[in-house]
Order: sequence, then C-alpha cells, then structure tokens
Amino acid sequence: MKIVVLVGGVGGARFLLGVKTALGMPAIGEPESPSPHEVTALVNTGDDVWMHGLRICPDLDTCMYTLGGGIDTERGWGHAGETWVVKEELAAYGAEPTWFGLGDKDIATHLIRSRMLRAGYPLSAVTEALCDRWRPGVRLLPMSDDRVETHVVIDDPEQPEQQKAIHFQEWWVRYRADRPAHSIVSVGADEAKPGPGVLEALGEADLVLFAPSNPVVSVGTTLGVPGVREALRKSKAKVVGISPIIGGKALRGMADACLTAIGVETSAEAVGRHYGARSDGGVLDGWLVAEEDHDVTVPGVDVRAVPLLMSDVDATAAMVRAAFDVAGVSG
Ligand code: GDP
Ligand code: FO1
Ligand code: CA
Repeated sequence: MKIVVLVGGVGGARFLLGVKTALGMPAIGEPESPSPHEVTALVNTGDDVWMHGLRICPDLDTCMYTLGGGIDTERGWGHAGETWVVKEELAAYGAEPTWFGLGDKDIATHLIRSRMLRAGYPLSAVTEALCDRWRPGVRLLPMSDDRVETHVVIDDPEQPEQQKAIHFQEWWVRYRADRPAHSIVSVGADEAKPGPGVLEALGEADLVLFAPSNPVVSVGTTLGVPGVREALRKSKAKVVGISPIIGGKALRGMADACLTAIGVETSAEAVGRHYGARSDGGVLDGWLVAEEDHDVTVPGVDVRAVPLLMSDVDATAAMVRAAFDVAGVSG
C-alpha cells in the first residue's frame, strides 16, 4: 500500500512512528527486509528560516531525527544528548537572534544543508542526502523546493497603531504566540511549486492521511502550495484527517493561537469543517476525533470517535488502523 501523510514537526513525526508500526515496519529506522508498503511524508517547510547564515528546517529535521532515532524526545526537537557551546559563544558576541537555540550537533545538519543549498542543490536533494545518514524508513519530501515562509502580522511593539510582519519562528519561539496575530501569511506560496515527487505521490496514493499536525501552519501551509489541494481533490485515494484538537484544546502547543488568527474556533468540529468534505469542495473523506468529541459532525465527511492520544507508539498505531478502517483499506 502507498500512503501519503501530510505532516508538520512534533505531532507529524510522532504520527509517522504510528503509521510505520501499523504497517509492520519498525517505528525507528528502516525495515530489515523490504516492506510491501511505502510511506511518503509531505513535510511543511513554512517554518524554515535563515539564522546565523544557516538554513534551519525544523519540521523536516524533527521528522528526520525522530524516525532516525536521534531526537530529544523531551523537547521534541533537536538532538538527544545535545550540547550548546556554539550557542553560548554566539550569545557572548551578542549575535542575534539569541532567543533561538541551535545545538552543536544540530548545527552540523544545518552546515551541510546550507552548503548544499548554496552549491545549488534543491532542498529535496539536500533532504535525501541527510536522510542517507538518518534512514527514517519513510520518504521525507519537502512540500516545495521553493522558499515559502510563514510570517505573522502583529502590532508593532515599537510603533503604536502600526502592524508588522515577523517570521513565524519569532512569533512562536520568542513570543510563545502570545502576541495576537492579525493574520498569518505564507510568503512566496503564490509562486511556489510542489516539490519533486509531491504531486506524483498524491496521484499514486492508496490512502492519504493528515497527521494531527497544526491545521494552519503545518498542514494548512502544505495545502496552500499551488497544485497540492487540487491533486488531493482528484486523488483516487481516500483522505482521512486526524484531529489535533481534543475537547476544545490543542495538545502540547499553541495551535489555538493560529486557529484564532484565521477565524476558526479551536474545536475538532471547526477544524474538520475548515478542511471540509471532498464532496463539497474540501479535502477530507474521513475525520477522526477523540472520544469526548463523539458528537462532532462535518457535512459529507465520515466522522469517527476513537482514542486520539499519541501516548506511545502502539496507541498511535491504533489511531492509524482506525484511519485505515474509515478509508476501507487494510494495512
Ligand atoms: P510542530 O510543527 O512541531 O508544531 O508539530 P505539528 O504541526 O506536526 O503538530 C502539532 C500539533 O500536534 C498540535 O496542534 C497538537 O494539538 C497536536 N498533537 C500533539 N500531540 C498530540 C496527540 O497526542 N494527539 C493528537 N490528536 N494531537 C496531538
Ligand atoms: N523551539 C523552541 O521553542 N526554542 C528553540 O530555541 C528552538 C530551536 C530550534 C532549533 C532547530 C529546530 O529544528 C527547531 C527548534 N525549535 C525551537 C522548534 C521549532 O522551531 C518550533 O517548535 C517549530 O518550528 C514549530 O513547529
Ligand atoms: Ca512546524
């Protein structure tokens, strides 16, 4: 079976561990013998940013490190056993930004990526090269090789009554999303093309899943790359989403601030309706919600209530199998 999963960072990576497990693959690394199944993750790159001359791709790296067994599981991003010597040295120089932490081991990834990008390799080729080391066992495809960056419009703290756009990372990491967002903009999306293999993967998929990733700045950004939504809408595969919102709350994070910015309530029902039914101009056939959200309805979408906490890999695999059920496929 060919499965395509739209993912962001932490939520997406944890979900992919469950997808692999549900398909009988090892959660971490590659299967020892070839699997009859193929998992392709379409990864959000809207969080990507240049810092200190390095290109950082948080969602790609979170997926790569998690599936390759190198993630710091507590933080959810960066390397396990990380050290911070370079960060301290940069701070001693007063080099901005000081609010973003690049670990020493992580920096090696960014050095290789930045060097390859400057040499003219597209991000998809760079990602493939990095994955040669990490062997995530799924194909990690950047949603686009073009520069698409999420920016957030907030009140300018320095100029009363003025607004300014800041990079998503500054809003998320520096301000912890507590500055009200007037809007969230995907800069460069209009001219971006889907990355190599993205449309082909959607065209050949037997099943498409939306991880319980941020519906605005993870899945939403990928859906905003011209051509992706259309490819999903005409895919022969069923499209099943998993709600990141349980009982009106985002788990571990500030997704509610993103939903508020685009005028969508923080509820499993509102997010399901925001994605909408494929039969009605939207992108979903099925929508998994948590048991406490069992009364959710989304017109034209098969809504099922199942346990949605990714507390461990087996619980996540059970969620994935519930998605197989809704789609009428077997893993
Ligand atoms: P990020 O890029 O690191 O922010 O991660 P993602 O966009 O991939 O995922 C973030 C989303 O995952 C948040 O909106 C959370 O609500 C959701 N999430 C985290 N843990 C869980 C979980 O155990 N179950 C569900 N259903 N959603 C979760
Ligand atoms: N998140 C933080 O909260 N603080 C950081 O200093 C930070 C550094 C960082 C470095 C590399 C990387 O790949 C991710 C990093 N993250 C950090 C996580 C990340 O920026 C955000 O959580 C996501 O972009 C939202 O998905
Ligand atoms: Ca992200």
